[in-house]
Amino acid sequence: MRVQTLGQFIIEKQNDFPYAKGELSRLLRDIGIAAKIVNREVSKAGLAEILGETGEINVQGENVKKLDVFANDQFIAALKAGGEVCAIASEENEDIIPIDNEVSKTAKYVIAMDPLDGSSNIDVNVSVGTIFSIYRRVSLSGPGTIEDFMQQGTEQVAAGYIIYGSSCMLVYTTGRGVNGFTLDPSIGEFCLSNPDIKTPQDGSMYSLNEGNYLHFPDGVKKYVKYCQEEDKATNRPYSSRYIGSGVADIHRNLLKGGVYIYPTTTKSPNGKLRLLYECNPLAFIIEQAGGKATDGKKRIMEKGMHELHQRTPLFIGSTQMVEKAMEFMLKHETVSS
Ligand code: AHM
Ligand code: MG
Repeated sequence: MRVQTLGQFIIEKQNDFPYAKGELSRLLRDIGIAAKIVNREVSKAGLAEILGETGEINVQGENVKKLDVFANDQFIAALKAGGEVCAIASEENEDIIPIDNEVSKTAKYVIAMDPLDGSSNIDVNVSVGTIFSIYRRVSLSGPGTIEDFMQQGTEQVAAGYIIYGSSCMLVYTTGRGVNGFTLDPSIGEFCLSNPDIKTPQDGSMYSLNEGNYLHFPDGVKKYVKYCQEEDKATNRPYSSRYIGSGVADIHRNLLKGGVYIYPTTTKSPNGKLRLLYECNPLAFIIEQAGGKATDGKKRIMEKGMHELHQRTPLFIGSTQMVEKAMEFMLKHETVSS
């Protein structure tokens, strides 16, 4: 079989975009380069001094690990140098980063990212990831503005994630299916390993933080019990699989079939995950692979954007499993304490 690198694949697909003059291709290539650098550091996290916490608190009030900072810096540097985006939004930065340099003046895109998702797992050798989401700017010229990011998920032109796991993979969509690339460290290239990924319509894995059970809405409590019931016809009980690294959990479910849920809880009444750079890009990928992503009621990609770090509950994965969980949500609308 012919090995196709990410670079070759992107160039071949470029003609799929009647309006694009290669900018999106170059942007995806820049992301691929930053991903390789971050992967290099993640894979030696146990060796380097870089391991551990900086002691700073990020805008979400969480401890920032050094690798979060490193990944954030790498992606920002690569994106600024690439000149294809006029603004960046990151989980690690309270405000957007407008780009005001010569090369970015004519940039058509903005990018939102979670530079290192699942970062509480860095110290224990568990997979972490980067999530990104690309929009066409709505502002007319100059550095990008906050309005460029206040677009619904349906307006995304591309989205993807990188998973730094037992191997490093980059999975992305431009709205024409989902393709996965695995980094071959011997040649330093991402090679097409999972063309046209389709997720199973049904599955037998459910992923959620069951430690929060008492604080779940009744619908989720009842759905968890449903997953645990014995029923040969539907292959229940399902397996519970929760790594605590959203990218890794959702990637596994994408390939094997399953549902990932981060609902509202009494502690986090709006859910935990962020709409702009976690839920929308993951939803775009899952939908493109034939799955479904909602907030328990409504399609994630049709939710209105009001603020940069807005949170939302997330129900994502195999269509039949997401729909089943939503049925329980509808039946048991009350929130327990
Ligand atoms: P992060 O971006 O701060 O790492 O948070 C997102 C992560 C997801 O990757 C993961 O599924 C979830 O938060 C884990 O949260 P919890 O520890 O509450 O289960
Ligand atoms: Mg994160």
